[in-house]
Amino acid sequence: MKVVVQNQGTAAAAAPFTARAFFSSDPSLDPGDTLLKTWNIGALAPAATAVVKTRNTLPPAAGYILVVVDQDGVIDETDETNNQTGRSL
Ligand SMILES: [Ca+2]
Ligand SMILES: [Ca+2]
Repeated sequence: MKVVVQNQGTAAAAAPFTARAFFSSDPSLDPGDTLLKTWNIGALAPAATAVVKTRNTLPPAAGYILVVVDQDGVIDETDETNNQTGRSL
């Protein structure tokens, strides 16, 4: 799994913040979804990207990988609505 996090804002994101990947049976993130991986990401300048990777054994089921950035809300952002994405397996 490879995740690319881009700072789409005009201000630097102060470090550190997290990106988390979950396995979910549906496309929405819920408390029961399985945390697969947490990455800690350093400061990110405007337009800069961070690429993080992991090798995971995926659950033997159909579902979704959901990735959420700054789930703990440590970064003040101009857009808090673009921090989650997902892909079906
Ligand atoms: Ca879910
Ligand atoms: Ca954001």
